[in-house]
Amino acid sequence: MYELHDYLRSAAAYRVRIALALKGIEHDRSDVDLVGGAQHDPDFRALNPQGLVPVYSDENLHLTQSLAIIEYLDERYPEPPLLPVSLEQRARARQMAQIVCSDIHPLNGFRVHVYLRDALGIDTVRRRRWFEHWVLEGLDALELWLTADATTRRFAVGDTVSIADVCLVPQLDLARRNRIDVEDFPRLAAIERACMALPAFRDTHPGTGAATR
Ligand SMILES: N[C@@H](CCC(=O)N[C@@H](CS)C(=O)NCC(=O)O)C(=O)O
Repeated sequence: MYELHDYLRSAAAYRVRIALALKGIEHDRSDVDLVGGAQHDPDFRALNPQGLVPVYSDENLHLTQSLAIIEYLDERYPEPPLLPVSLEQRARARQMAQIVCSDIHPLNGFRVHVYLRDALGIDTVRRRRWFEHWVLEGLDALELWLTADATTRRFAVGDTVSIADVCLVPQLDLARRNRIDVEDFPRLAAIERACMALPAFRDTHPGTGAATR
């Protein structure tokens, strides 16, 4: 009944896996082989015309866009909350999530890399520069924000996990897999360590393969 169309190495899908795990929501998982091109299959396009994972389905709807899915899950299953109770902290958590989801990740998705390579003929070295430029710029900004903000404690916003951490950790994982030294961002690295101490982050990590159910 509950299903996630997923791909282990997708940062956007990892966000949703974390949210599902934090809330203890049992679900089936279908792997969409992005490298093999399964996102272009007509059956998958019927589910998501954008040809992107994640797609979350339950008895009520098929939903795409990781932030929309996470907020839907948070409203439907309020415990533990992924959006802070305080208005200001809630806004701050959304701000951090959107730096990742709106400003860093979209510039570096798989389809962007494929387009730069195949349509524009950009070579590996310059594609690498593109990737590094946008990721480092975004992580620099997050590091500055989270160092300056008094509400940043063990996690990005306060002492409990929020949507900000759910988005930050997959982005750091993606950066590390692309040979960016996350320890250059000490505040972000410390938050990542705090998150990875939690089973919901660890058990759904692309490297564990344990996201299957
Ligand atoms: N804004 C979307 C982004 C989804 C997205 O970019 N998914 C990537 C994997 S991380 C994808 O499915 N890419 C397929 C492709 O590039 O062909 C979300 O947050 O769900």
